[in-house]
Amino acid sequence: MKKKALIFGVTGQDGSYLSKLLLKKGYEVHGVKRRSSTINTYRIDDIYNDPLLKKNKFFLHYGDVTDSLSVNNIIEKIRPNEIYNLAAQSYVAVSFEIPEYTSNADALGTLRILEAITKIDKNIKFYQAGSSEMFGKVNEIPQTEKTSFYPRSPYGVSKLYSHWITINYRESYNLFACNGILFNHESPFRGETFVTKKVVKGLFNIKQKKQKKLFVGNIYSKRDWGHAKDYVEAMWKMLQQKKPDDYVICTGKQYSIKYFINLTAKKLGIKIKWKGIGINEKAYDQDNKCIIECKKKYFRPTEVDTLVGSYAKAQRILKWSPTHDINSLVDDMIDYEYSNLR
Ligand code: NDP
Ligand code: GDR
Repeated sequence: MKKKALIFGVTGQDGSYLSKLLLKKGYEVHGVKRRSSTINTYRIDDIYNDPLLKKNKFFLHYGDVTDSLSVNNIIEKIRPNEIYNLAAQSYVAVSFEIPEYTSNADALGTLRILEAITKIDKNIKFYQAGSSEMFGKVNEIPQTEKTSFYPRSPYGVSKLYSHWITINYRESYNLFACNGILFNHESPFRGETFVTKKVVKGLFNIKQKKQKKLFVGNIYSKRDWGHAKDYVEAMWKMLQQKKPDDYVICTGKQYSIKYFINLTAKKLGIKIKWKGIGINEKAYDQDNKCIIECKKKYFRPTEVDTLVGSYAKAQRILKWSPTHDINSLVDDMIDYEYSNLR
């Protein structure tokens, strides 16, 4: 019989890639989307427009992980084999502005789904979208499944609650529940406020003379960036194992934001030169025009300075390893901007 998957957070970057992956694997896919006054399905519109992908296999339901009734009703109605909890207020900087809502969605949202599973059907497998932000002020380099946590934002703290409540329900009720501890992963469909998309789109627009300047924050933090396409494959693999477990998913390589900016500029054929220090550091183009500035408002009250993981366990058990590096990631993101232009 066809397997059924239920994805909370289907309209997000990962939700869209995961939907396509599962549809290609023959699943019936159900997604939960929030009611919104504007259309928020642009990332999954191509599923609707592709009759082969959509045909009787892709369904959307209104719901919200802050609303127990909708969580329970949808799970009861669909009775999926697998649930992927990707729903979150996922922007770290915003979690400092709306910490209570962030905790409600990112921490208690997970509890609501787990509780529904225990009441409705304990055989439903569960994937929780954990984050390298839980490592925060890192205690070890590289970070592994055994590294202790030190979150640095309401977002990181909420994800840590979700991590432990998932383990607790696994141990208490014998659920097949897995935590992915995913490092930053990007794609052409990354939200526009995250630094990679902001840089690629911003520099692309500057090149097209549609934008004069790009404003960023701390360009010296370092991230381990992968491609979302690779990472959703790892989520699925976790739920196909004999035993539930937790896995770090990353590339094992880290780069600074400044490196990412320089690489993107080079690929776009923009020559840049940095001048000044600290908040006054600015980038100038070949005509000595300032095109990038740092702005205080993009700095966070507490920063995660450096993240780099080891995917040795995922490679050993899931037979997973990344197929993209930073070069192919940036190429993919730039190609998308060109295709939009066309
Ligand atoms: P996005 O921000 O692109 O997507 C988040 C999704 O969650 C959207 O569909 C959003 O809906 C939905 N959502 C937000 N709040 C609620 C709510 N209260 N109820 C139901 N749905 C809600 O994130 P990504 O796709 O990048 O990430 C997916 C998950 O993985 C998130 O949980 C994120 O925290 C986590 N993660 C992401 C990493 C990354 O680098 N991308 C790394 C590690 C973890 P809407 O479209 O309406 O806003
Ligand atoms: P992050 O991603 O916080 O790691 O969380 P983001 O792209 O927002 O920031 C990465 C680093 O870049 C620095 N930075 C800027 N960030 C943004 N957004 N905008 C800027 O202008 C800017 N300038 C510099 C940040 O300070 C930070 O150090 C992402 C999210 O997807 C989380 O949901 C996920 O859990 C983690 O990745 C792993």
